[in-house]
Amino acid sequence: MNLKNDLILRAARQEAIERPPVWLMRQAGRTLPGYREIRASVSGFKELVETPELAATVTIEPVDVHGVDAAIIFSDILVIPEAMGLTYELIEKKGPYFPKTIQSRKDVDALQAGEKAAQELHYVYEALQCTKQKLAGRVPLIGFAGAPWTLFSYMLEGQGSKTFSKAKKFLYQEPAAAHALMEKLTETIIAYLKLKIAAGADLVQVFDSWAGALSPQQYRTFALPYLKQICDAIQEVPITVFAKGAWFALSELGELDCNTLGLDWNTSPQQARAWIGNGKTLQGNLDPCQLYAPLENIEAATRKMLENFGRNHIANLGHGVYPDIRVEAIQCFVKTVQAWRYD
Ligand code: 1CP
Repeated sequence: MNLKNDLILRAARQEAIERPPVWLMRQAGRTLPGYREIRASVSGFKELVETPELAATVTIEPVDVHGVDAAIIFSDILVIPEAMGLTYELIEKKGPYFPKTIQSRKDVDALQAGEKAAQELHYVYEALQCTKQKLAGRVPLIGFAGAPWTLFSYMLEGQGSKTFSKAKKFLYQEPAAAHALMEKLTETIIAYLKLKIAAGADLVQVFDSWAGALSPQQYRTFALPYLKQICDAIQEVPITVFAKGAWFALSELGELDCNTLGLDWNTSPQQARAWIGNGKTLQGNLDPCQLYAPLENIEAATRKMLENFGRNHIANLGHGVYPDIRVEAIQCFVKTVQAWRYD
């Protein structure tokens, strides 16, 4: 089906466009009244993720309410560890929790991986197909996966962490087992992204949300080679890598075969350009907390951000939108980007 708005795809391919496209990480979620209503009507987060019709409805809500230039499929990065053999729970007000975690090489060897694991996530592919149908070409649909290191950290920690000390301990004490797990994750992520693309994803993003927990040396050893394998394998659609906190690895990230690099708010676009050159599109990077400010300040900060990025930019926040951000603040951000014109 032809897309009516393909701005984000053209931006990712560095084509000349009249203004940057805009979407927000975590745009489908608690900031929206429709999401809260549907969420309250189901048994829990997982039911929402695993019911294609409902997942499609919440995926499309930000396109209707905010008029963003892309939809991102409603799901979670934690479906991959689950397909590999570690089920997760989502504990209200606390976040994800894995009752069973990886403790040893034996646990790594017991995991399912690759095509076989990815095939289990049929509800995700059905949600993509259903969303594509309902979107009827209004905007492109983004598919996503967690990066190997970020998924590894949940599989070792069992939950979010401030220090990631259990996951990092495994890297230092059991490097061979750690590489074996990264390899299994990488194979599964590649198979999963390919199935998402076959089901209709127009662009894919890899979230390395906890990249900033690693030293440059560890990132080089345990994260970058696997990101490279993923980028090399995905050639069908544009791919974005968002490595939060990985400013120290930007020049190496710039060598990946990806179209777009996501920036968090700690890195200035000028600094990123100095490190990676002009060969890639950049995505980001307004501080999510900026959206707590009065509307006129949000507008001014957004315009400043657009000016700093210049061309080859996909406007977004520097990380996910917080659940208590007002709808009007998000709309102010979106409308300011959409009113912008390149010289
Ligand atoms: O309804 C609820 O209370 C659940 C909250 C929630 C939501 C709305 C979770 C649990 N996941 C999601 C959806 C989600 N997760 C999306 C939807 C699409 C969209 O962006 O609109 C996406 C892309 C994700 C990806 C995700 N999950 C990431 C990577 C992005 C990021 O924010 O860095 C991570 C780290 C997760 C883990 C996770 N799942 C849920 C929570 C609260 C978390 C973070 C927990 C932590 O801090 O460790």
